[in-house]
Order: sequence, then structure tokens, then C-alpha cells
Amino acid sequence: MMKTISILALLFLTLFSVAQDFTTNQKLLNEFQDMKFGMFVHWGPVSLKGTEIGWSRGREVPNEEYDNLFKKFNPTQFNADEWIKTLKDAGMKYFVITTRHHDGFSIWPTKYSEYNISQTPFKRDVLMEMKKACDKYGIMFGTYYSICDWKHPDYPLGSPGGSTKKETGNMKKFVPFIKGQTKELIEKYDTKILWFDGEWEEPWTHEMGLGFYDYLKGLNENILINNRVDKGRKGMEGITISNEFAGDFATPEQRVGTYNIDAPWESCITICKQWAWKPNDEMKSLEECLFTLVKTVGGGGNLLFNVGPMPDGRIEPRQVERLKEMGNWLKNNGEAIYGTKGGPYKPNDWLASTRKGNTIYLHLLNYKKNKVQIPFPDNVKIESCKILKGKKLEFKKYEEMIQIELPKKQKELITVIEIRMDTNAEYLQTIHLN
Ligand code: JFZ
Repeated sequence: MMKTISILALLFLTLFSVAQDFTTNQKLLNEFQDMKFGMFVHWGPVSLKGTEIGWSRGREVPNEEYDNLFKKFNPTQFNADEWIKTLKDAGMKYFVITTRHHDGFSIWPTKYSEYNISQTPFKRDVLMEMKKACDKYGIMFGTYYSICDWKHPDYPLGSPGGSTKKETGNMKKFVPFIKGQTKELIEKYDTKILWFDGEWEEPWTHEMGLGFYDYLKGLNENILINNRVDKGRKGMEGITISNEFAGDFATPEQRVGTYNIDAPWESCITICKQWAWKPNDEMKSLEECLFTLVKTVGGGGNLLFNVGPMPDGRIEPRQVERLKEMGNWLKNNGEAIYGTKGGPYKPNDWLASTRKGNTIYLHLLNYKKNKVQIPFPDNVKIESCKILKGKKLEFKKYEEMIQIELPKKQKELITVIEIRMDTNAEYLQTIHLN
């Protein structure tokens, strides 16, 4: 009898713990997906050189020089309030900051490494200032954290780009270090998103990834962790290759993710070319910025849009201006973005679509024709069709198609059409356009 009970108990415990593994906080994940648009920031002493963060160590900048930049890092114009206000005015809803990139520099006064912000002439806990500003403006606070550390003696690989081996490498010592640091990010800074990176290198294993994920969720269930905590990310496409790998959302990089309304994903894309600040870096046009946002959201994803602040602590004024332009567009069209689902039309060159309740929003991209003709389910009744917040539009429905008449001259980069129906748009199947 006792034996049966203990076997049952064991079975129960096993099942329970397996089920626990990837228990994502669904409420927080929904909240995350509804926000759609966030700010990514890559910043550190390397901004003094204007080269790429982490990657330029041992490449454009010799290790010795790179590792001493912190002694001159003095961003006297840094103002967390201004950053987060810029973010807010851009219509962004969350914030993810590089707390420690592959170069190993920590932007908070961590007790696990001397190589941190308190050793710079600036000294201030910039991370806490950012966190407080996020709280003030009602912005979700998240932290990027690189698993690989090309400077740390315990991490087996070094610069440039993880191509060299350190004799001192010891993952048994390194893992407690990253556990300690991330515990600080959770307990002291109350981070809601742990955005990992650098997981692709050989010293990091699937087992370590699983263990790390469980450890972090054990510290606080109420956090989100990207799929770069484990080894299941498929290259720059970023999707998670199978559900045996940990991670609450997928991370396509420098591209709009593939249409997927079943699993959460977030594209991270730079406003210029480089992640970290580079003088005179080539900046995306407003059209490219907005189309990127709309195609991402139309595909079911979030956009984490990156800026690299300058060594003096300010975000470049021309970038602030571009972000403000995006914010102005969102002020008028945010209804067709926030809280929506992607589809039902798969995004293409000239159309992205989003849906919420009984409404479909069509986003026509640089569309100059005077009518639009697309498939539409026959059994769904249309109650109204109009330009978002604007004029009613004439339309005809026939044989699984809809034809909508557009106003004569389309001047807008994006024309948003709102179609109200008698059915919940979220139940419609995905429609592929030719
Ligand atoms: C990674 C980082 O390396 C990069 O600096 C940035 O933080 C981005 C968000 O994430 O991107 C990568 C990762 C791997 C490669 C290139 C960029 N790679 O293997 O070539």
C-alpha cells in the first residue's frame, strides 16, 4: 500500500514538475503581446569609439584599449527621464536595455564584478535611474543580458567574436556568476523581461539553458524570458525549433519575423545600421520605420526597435525626431496596432492587416490605386467600411472577394481602412494573397 502511494506520489511529482517547466505567465505574456512596440537600447563605454558593442573588441579596437574605455565613460548629459519620455512619445510601451553585452561591462553596481558603472567617472546607477523613469511613465522595464562574456576569465571563449579560447575558462564557476547577476536584475531592479543573447556559443548547453530558465522563474514567476536563454533558436529567423526548448517568445533579428499568430515573437531591428551608436550611421526613413512596424504587427509580432545612445548619454536628436514621427503616426492609428492580432491577410509588399474584436484593419502601404480588391469570406457580413477615423468608403462584395473604392489621391504612406463585421475577426482563417 505504502509503496503504491509513494509510486503515485512520485509519478504526480514528476508530471507536476514537467508541467511546471515552461509555465509562462499567460497574463503577462498577453500584456507583452498587446504592447506591440518597444525600445531596445545598446549602450556602454564602447560608444566612445563609435564601433559595434562587443563585436569590435579585439577587432577594430584592441582588447586592452576596449577594456579601459570605462575609465573615460562619463555620460554627463544622461537623463533617464528624457530617454523614457522619448520612448513614450514614440508610442512605445516597453524598454529593454543592455545591462551587460558580450564585452562584459555591467551598467549597474553589481557585487559580482568590478567591471561596472560604479568604476567609471560617472559612477551613477544608470540602470536604477532608467527603472525609476519607466515606473514613472508606466513603461514595462526589461533587461538584455548576454550569456557569453568574451572578457570574463571564467567564460571559455574570447574576442574577437568568441573565436579565441581562454585557458582559465570554467563554466562551473561562470554559471553561478550569471545566476548571481540576473538575480540582482530580478530582485533589485524588478525586471519584467530577461532578454538573453550570446547563447549560440559552444560552452552554453541545452541543459544549462533549461536549468537557467527554471532558476529564474523560481526567483520570480512574473517575468518573461526570450528564447535565447536556451539553444532552440533558429538563426536570425529566430523561431524556436521545438517545444523541448525553453523561452517565452521567439526573437527574429534584423528582419520582420515570419507570419505566426500561434506563438509569440518579437523582431529586434535597429533604427540605423549598428546596434551601438556610430557617428553618421545610416538612418532608416520614416517610411521604412513605419512599414517595418506595421508588417511586424500584421504578422503577429512585436517590434523591439533599437537606438544606440551617444557617449554623452543623449539619444541622437535626429533619431529622437524620427521616433517622434512614428509616435505621431501612432497617435492617429494606434487603434489599428495596439492590442491587435496579426492577419487575417498575410503581410506582403503592399498590404498588412491586423484585427481586434469584430474589426479588420487593412494597412495599405504606399498604395496609389483607387481601388483595392482582395479575398473576403462570403458568409461574413460587413457592417461598415471606412478610412480609420475618416470617410466612409464604398465597397462591393462578391464571390469571396471584396472591392473597396478609395479616395482619389492617396497621400499617406499608409492608408488604414477599418472594416467592421458581424463576426469576430479573430476567428477568420489566414488569407494568403498572391
Ligand atoms: C546579437 C548580438 O550579438 C548583437 O550585438 C545584438 O545585441 C543583437 C540584438 O543580438 O546578434 C547577433 C548574434 C549572432 C550573430 C550576429 C548578431 N552572429 O552569430 O553572427
